[in-house]
Amino acid sequence: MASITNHLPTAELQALDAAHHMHPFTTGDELAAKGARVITRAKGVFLTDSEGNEILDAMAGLWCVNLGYGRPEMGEVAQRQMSELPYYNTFFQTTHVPGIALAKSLADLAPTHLNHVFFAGSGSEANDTNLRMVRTYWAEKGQPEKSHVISRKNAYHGSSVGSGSLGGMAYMHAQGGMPIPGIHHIGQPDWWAEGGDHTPDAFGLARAQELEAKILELGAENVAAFIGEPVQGAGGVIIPPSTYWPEIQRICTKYDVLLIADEVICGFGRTGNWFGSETMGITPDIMTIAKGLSSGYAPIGGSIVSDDIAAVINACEFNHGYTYSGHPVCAAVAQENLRIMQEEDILTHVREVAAPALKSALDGLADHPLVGTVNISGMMASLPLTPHKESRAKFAGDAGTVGYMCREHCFANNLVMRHVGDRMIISPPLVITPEEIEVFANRAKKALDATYKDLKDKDMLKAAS
Ligand code: PXG
Repeated sequence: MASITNHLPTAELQALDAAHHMHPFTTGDELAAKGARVITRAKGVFLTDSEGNEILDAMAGLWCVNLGYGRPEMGEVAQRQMSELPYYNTFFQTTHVPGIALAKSLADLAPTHLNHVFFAGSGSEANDTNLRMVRTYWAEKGQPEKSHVISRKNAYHGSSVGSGSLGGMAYMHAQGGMPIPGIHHIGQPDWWAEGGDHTPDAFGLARAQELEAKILELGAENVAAFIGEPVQGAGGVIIPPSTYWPEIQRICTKYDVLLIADEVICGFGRTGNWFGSETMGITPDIMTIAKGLSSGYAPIGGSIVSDDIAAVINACEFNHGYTYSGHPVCAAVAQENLRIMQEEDILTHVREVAAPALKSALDGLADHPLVGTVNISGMMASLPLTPHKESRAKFAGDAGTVGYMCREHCFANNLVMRHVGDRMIISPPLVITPEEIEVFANRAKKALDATYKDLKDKDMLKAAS
């Protein structure tokens, strides 16, 4: 086996990476020509790369490292669990203590009627579980035709065939035969991009009522569930107008359509509550969880399911599961993550310290000529870039060009801030301090200034007509 360590020169690591490693959501040839940035270690909110740069990670990895990097307790728990019981399955009438303990903790944290957990290895797997579970639920109740699922355009629910079909990313559907039949997508509540002359409240209501129209078109007797992220993450941190979710809830209840809240990003403190459903005031039937469940330290996801659904599913044999459902090491690591979150009262830190500091830092950038507005819910935020704030204009040229330029300037300034189209996305570890938020704001401002200068120099500050 090759001995490949941190001590190899960056160029050598990059060449090996290009030769053998295929990256997700990446044009491999372009990356190979440029060379991937090699991350070698991380502590708190800072990453270190193979060149020794210290990079502030304002994305918490991929929206997941809520506790920050390098917590020794997490490694100690993993090591202990690996020594005691590194693996056993939960398929054939067996169970194990980490799985029991984590399911109980999640039942305690989740809204009162959600008391049952089906584990998966990721958010994608969990949403595949949800698709099969809601269809099985209605079939077991004698309504097998109640099988269609409604989602939103520009939603992200994962990258497997099932979860990618639930998602509403057109560029994903363009590859590999998605969406599978029986899944429908209505408009998203993105007032900034699509609200036109409506007020946000009127637009929120109109977009929610697309659900009612779709249910009536399909026939309520054919619709199993609606799935949505309380706040869309990968779609661009889209915070729905306050009219949106109450109307969705009303419609789901009226037509007996199950409500699945995809909490993969919003869950575990990101919006200032344990779950985004609380922040949005909804009571789902199923919550999808992953990412912040273990702060990304171990791959684990799952579905937290209502008493009603569990009663039906538990009465039949649900022919579904994954080798790593409830993996004991991952479950123990997730349990430790929840323990630290509770003992250190991370939610209070978010509500009283980090989220207000992030909001005031972002408000400080709102005057920047490129920043259209500040969207923020707890510790997830976006800054839509625009050539003209008042009209919320898009840039002339290909969407995403300006966002990409800004992201490159962020990288050059040792800041990870992602772009979705021409929106800059912020989702730092929840433990970030006000001082670190200041570092973030300074680097973000430099990147925005550099982007603005580029656009002026290249005569690209034009609005699309
Ligand atoms: N649901 C939501 C809401 C997500 O954000 C998934 C499900 C799928 O989880 P897994 O663990 O299978 O990846 C996600 C994942 C991005 C990005 O670029 C976002 C995700 C994953 C990868 C990239 O913003 N979200």
